[in-house]
Parts: sequence; structure tokens; C-alpha cells
Amino acid sequence: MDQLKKKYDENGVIHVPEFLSAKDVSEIREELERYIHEDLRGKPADAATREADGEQVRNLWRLEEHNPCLRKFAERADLLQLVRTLLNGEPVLAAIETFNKPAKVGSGVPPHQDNAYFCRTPADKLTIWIAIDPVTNENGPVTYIKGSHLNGVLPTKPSGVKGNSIGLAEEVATAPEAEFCGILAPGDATIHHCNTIHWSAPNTTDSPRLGFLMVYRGAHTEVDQALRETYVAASTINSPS
Ligand SMILES: O=C(O)CCC(=O)C(=O)O
Repeated sequence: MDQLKKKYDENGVIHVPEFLSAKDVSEIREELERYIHEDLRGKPADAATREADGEQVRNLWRLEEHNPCLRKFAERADLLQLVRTLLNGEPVLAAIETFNKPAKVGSGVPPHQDNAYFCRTPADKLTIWIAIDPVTNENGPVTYIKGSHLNGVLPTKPSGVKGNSIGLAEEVATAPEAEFCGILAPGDATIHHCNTIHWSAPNTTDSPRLGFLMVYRGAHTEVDQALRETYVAASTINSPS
């Protein structure tokens, strides 16, 4: 735990192999498939973002509200203990969502910092990104810039990307050794700080790349009003989120 905390504080991203068992991974996959086929049509429009083909799911949003069955994965005592340490305070579950990155049509995610969406101060909020499918170099892994969480929220601009409305205003030049690419086996996870810059490429392969995300904030955090105003302006252009 101490080692993970040290790395998280230094790099703003950590790799946790075998975060979930094969059994948990199959249970999540089956429940997501069931939810998409049976429940999603009865949910509000902002429960999902579709890919450009209008068919395939790009993201599922607000699963913590819409799918109580998946919440149990976010409420485990050992997981909450790790999150408590990383967040410097009591964890509050903020979101459960997916980035499905379907085969062939899965779209890219522009470089961004999550706190441009989350708008919390202090920035004690994080995402656990769990691989449900194998994540390879080819099918759109998430790349993170180590240490980029240390410089606050950088200027943003609307990105024009459905599902990721806010990107960084300027390209960030980094040394290749500062990048960490999340090549993951099913059940492996990365955990990133909400100010860590990250992105992913489109998936043009035949292999889907489903990620299951759980987001937590520290109970001690508050809304940062300036960040919130920028977010509201950008998300009005590209609704939802
Ligand atoms: O899964 C992806 O491609 C992007 C994920 C992301 O933006 C996030 O974890 O905040």
C-alpha cells in the first residue's frame, strides 16, 4: 500500500495487475451485455454515448444509478482502503462508467485531464480503469503522462468529440519515457489522479477493448466554481459530457 501511494503521488498513475479475478471480470462483462441489450433502451438518453455508426456503445454513464448490481464491485472493503489512502480521505463513489472502444469503430479520446470535467478542489479524485478485454498496443490503450498531475488543470478547449467534450487547449510535448501506456490483461487495472493527462487512439482492429471505470472523490473535496463554468460552457456545445 505504501509503495502504491508513493508511486501514485509521484507519477499520478499506477498499474495494479490482477486487480479483479477472472470470475469478477466475466460477471461484469455479462452484466454489461445484459444491461445494454435489455435495460438501456428504457434509460434516459444521457445514460450512453454511441459511436459514429449510431449503433455501437462508446460509453455507458451513471451505472452507479442505473445498475445497482455493478455497485458491489465499487464497495469492497479492500478496494475502499486503497482508495482512502490514495485520496487522503474518506472515499465517496462518484461514478461507474465504461469506455467500450468497440472493434473497428471505437473512437479516440483526446488528451485531457478529468478534473476539467469533475471540477473538484482539492483535486483528490481518481479513476480505477479495469480491463475487461485484453488491452494491446493496437486496440487503443490509454496513455498517461507521468507527473502531469502536479501542474494543476491546464487551459482547455471544446474538443468536438462526443463523450469527451473538453480537451487540452495546447498540445503537450513530453519525453517518451514520461509516458505510461496501459497495456493490460483482463482484470488488470490502472488508477489515475484526476489531473493526470491521458488519451487513447481509435480502435481499428477486430478486437474490442472494453474498460470498466470506477471514479471516487474524497469526502473533503468541493466544487471548483471556475472549472465548473468552463465545463458547463463546453458541454453545452457537445452534450452529453
Ligand atoms: O478508455 C479510454 O480510452 C479513455 C479513458 C479515460 O478518459 C479515463 O479513464 O478518464
